[in-house]
Amino acid sequence: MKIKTTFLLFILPFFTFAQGPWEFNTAGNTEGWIATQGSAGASGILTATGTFIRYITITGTSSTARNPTFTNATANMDGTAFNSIQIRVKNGSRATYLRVLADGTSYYSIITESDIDYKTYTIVLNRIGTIVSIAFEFRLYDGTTGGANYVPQATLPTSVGTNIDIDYIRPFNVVTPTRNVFNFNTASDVEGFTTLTRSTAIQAADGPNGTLKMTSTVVSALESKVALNAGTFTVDGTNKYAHVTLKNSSTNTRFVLNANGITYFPYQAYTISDATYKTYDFNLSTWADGNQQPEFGFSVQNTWLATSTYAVNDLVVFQNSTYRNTTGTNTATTPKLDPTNWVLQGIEGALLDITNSIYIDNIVFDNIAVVPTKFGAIYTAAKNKIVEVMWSTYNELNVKGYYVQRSNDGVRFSDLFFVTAKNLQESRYDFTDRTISTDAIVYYRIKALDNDGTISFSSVVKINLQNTNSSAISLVNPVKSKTLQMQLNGLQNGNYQVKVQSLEGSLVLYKNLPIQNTSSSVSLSLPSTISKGFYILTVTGNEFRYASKIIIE
Ligand SMILES: [Ca+2]
Ligand SMILES: [Ca+2]
Repeated sequence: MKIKTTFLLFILPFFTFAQGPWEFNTAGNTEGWIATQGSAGASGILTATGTFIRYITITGTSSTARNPTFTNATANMDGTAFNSIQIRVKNGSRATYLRVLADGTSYYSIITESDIDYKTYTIVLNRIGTIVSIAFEFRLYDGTTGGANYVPQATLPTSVGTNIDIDYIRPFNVVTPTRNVFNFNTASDVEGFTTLTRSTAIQAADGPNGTLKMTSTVVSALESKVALNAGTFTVDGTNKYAHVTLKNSSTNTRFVLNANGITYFPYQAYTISDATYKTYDFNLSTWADGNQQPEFGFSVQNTWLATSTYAVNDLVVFQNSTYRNTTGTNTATTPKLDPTNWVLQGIEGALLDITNSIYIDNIVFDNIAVVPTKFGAIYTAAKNKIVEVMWSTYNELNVKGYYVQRSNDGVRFSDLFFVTAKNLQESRYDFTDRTISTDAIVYYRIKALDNDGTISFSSVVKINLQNTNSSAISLVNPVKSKTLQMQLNGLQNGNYQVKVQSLEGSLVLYKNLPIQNTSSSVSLSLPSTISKGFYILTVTGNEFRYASKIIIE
């Protein structure tokens, strides 16, 4: 009996030392972890707040104080039961690469620098037996496997005195096979989409579709996010794509996919207040192979442009907020950081829709490039009952051609003209309609016909020929010296909006134009960086609409 008691006391320390997860939820207890910075072991101060541990970077030198490192020399993690280690960290430092040393063997993950949110990184170790010592070393990603030394410097951009906060470190088991398809069809199953920022995501039914119902919850200058738990998704190979089918019933106008510090935009224009579902395709071919941590971000698209000129009282959208210009000046800093010229209207972030939801029906990661022809912008310009219809397309593949269609009611369209497709990556077309006899409201759209008979349509544009007084606006065209000069005659007093867009639809100039005189000369500076070529100018307001193709020389 006495011998057995001695034996139990002897083996007890082994169980005590088999550790993890490390949650850091006790103030003053770093749970065996220490922080150092540098190959010379410059000691750092590690604080346990009661929910996380914090290290504040110190000034480095290339030979000694570099690479902030968190070490647990007696981690004793069970590498057989857990094939991975997971760390939830808010990396406020400028380090971009995380090296994990498991008993001296290196593993890596790219991380987000200067992060304002926590992110969970899962590093697959695939070791057998006890891993005695574990260290996390913050380095720089340089395209090599090992990364480069990260040396916090006091010089700009400053990186000294930034925080690295760790919420937890957990032994983790990556479940195989990995999942690439998410349907959200089973009640209460969010299929791993549990890491959320400024939003909720619950499984919900929407009509016949099981969905991931995502709702922004906080009025904020930052986007709201849903992230897929690490380790449940992987796609390898040369071509990597994501296809997300969703219905955006909110008024949030921006939908992106973030991963590895890169922001991806869908091929398709993101629509708001949708009544039906729509599939958005992302090309993720620049991702590394292996496990990824895709994160969907929802917000309101900025309308502020650093290169645009603005007048007093012009309103812009920046970071889900409305700013008003107070001086007629626009510096290259953001409206938020430029209180001399811009003032916040209302509450910061108030434009983020926290009432209406985004319903994600399914998400598929695969190697299948979906490149149906995508319509870019479609424009019309009219003068004296002659209408010019212009459109651009992307990813033309096996397209036979396009029908220009016209309608008097916006519902029933008939074919006007057929043009053969160029089948290029990017194409532009135009057609001039000289067959209109009355000053009526007319509608146009483009019908694309594929070689296999598939038909798709562009959006519909409406033009009121009564409001296209050809003498209302005269232009200096081509535009010289990057200055747009217009003479306006006979327009009703009021506010008008001037837009210059590329043929691909990107906005290069947006300006409010208050008109108080029946005859006005307007001179607008275009961004100095604007490329030469064709653009579309539109002037709208007071039921008036004018559009013209312009050449910038
Ligand atoms: Ca914690
Ligand atoms: Ca579904």
